[in-house]
Amino acid sequence: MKNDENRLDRRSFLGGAIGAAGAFSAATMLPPLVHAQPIPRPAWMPLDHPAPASGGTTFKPLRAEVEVRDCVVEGKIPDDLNGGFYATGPDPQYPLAKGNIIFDGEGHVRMFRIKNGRVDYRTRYARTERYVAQDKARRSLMPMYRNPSMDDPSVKGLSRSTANTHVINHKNLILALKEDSPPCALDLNTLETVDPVYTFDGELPRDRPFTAHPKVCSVTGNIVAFGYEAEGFGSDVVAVFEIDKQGKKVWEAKIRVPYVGLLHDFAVTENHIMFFVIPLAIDHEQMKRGGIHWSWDPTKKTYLGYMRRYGDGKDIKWVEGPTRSGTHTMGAFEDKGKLYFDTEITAGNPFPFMPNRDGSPPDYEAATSYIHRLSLNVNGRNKSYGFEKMYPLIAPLPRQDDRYNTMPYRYGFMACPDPNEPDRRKAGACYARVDNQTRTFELWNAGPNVALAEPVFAPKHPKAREGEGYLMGVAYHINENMRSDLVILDAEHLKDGPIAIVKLPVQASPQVHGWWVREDQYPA
Ligand code: V55
Ligand code: FE
Repeated sequence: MKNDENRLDRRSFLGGAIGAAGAFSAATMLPPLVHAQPIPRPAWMPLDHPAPASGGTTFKPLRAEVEVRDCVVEGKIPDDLNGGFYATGPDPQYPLAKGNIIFDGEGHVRMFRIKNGRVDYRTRYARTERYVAQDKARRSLMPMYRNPSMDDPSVKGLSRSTANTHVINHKNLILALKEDSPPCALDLNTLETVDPVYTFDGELPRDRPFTAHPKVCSVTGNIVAFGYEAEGFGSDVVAVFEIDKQGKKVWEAKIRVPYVGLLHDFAVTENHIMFFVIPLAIDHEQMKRGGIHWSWDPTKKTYLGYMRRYGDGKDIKWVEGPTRSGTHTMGAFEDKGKLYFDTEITAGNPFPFMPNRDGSPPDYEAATSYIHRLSLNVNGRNKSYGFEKMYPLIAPLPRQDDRYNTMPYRYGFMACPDPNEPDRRKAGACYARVDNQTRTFELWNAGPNVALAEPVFAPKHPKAREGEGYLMGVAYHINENMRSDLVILDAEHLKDGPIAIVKLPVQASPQVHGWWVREDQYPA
């Protein structure tokens, strides 16, 4: 097919986006997004993928901003659980255009504010520049995931952030993150948007992307972060930097990646930083046809890169490995001259709703994630990187006690289908704690027809032992129109089940990632 025939007429595309029957659409050029599938996909995949009995999704649109004061609580909120559980996720402001993907929905941020045994729940859309412009126009103006050539001319120069991927706290703000843009800053208490393009008071350029997966240094409390495609759309430059607690940039280096791929997460240790480059590669041809930013290119290899922290980046080394994917870090550390990077790994395209470059249909089996330990020697030759499967749990969104982001750690936490049920379509959703020292795990099974969002760990107090605290997460009840609960478990006794259940009267907003803000991190 010649390029011209492929090129999309922008007007007819927008016509298709608002539902004109038979309108020419970019989606006709891309592999179909919905397939019957024999294998259940992870619980966080969108609803337009057929759901297994126990899987469900955490991505069902809600649209309504919600406030519930003094939520109904079953059981008792522990006296030593005070703080806030924040999360964000895509909740499309306007229906997604044909061929667009759920990762482009506008970020809806929520908070469970827990204090003195009471829980207040509040949600707000992040008022990003994109959200505000679209709200004014009363229609979508950026209709395709990370494809600015499809934007309405009126939004030229505005931030394209949806703020829909992750949240962290910094200086009494919640930073709502999307990896193609700077953070969107929200008030910690009210979730009102304070600054839609947060540059840390000019420490970072306004056009500098900021990862959705920064780490908080276990020693200094610095935010360790990076931005990829850092020198313009499609650039192979990655800026790596640290911001201290006061918001000052204390270090920055620039590196180049072997090729431009989705660089979603990374790993930070006491003295090193690692990146894992995967074959979800930038696809300019697909974007010219009106499609999304990425496609899965199975001809590409993976590259595990490592560099020194506080260096100039020139020491970066890349170690080649076979085609596979890894997008979420559980933890990372260095020990006796070796670097360890614990990440979920899939055999193929981890997001079946993203196209495969060879036109093959979505492969749900190849999209199942298992936690692996990647390893490297700091000095000396690495012909390949070490690769070890750690657990038989399907867990695309592993977490840890976040006080251990950059140091040796023992415990990981995750939602996963029950590994004891051989038929994965019947397996109930579980929260799990893994113990990397004994390589064992403990489960709590939430029962049938529940989808569990990614959990977050809250320590009992700032100096609590690793893993001494609470694990909490949102349970969506598939047979109650997704009405949701916040379940709170003792992280050291998951199998005993929830100590408290916070009952929402409605569906919780969609979630990708969440974050715990301790009580001592709030202003007095
Ligand atoms: C992810 C999510 C995104 C995205 C890229 O979890 C990667 C992975 C919600 O948006 O844009
Ligand atoms: Fe993520």
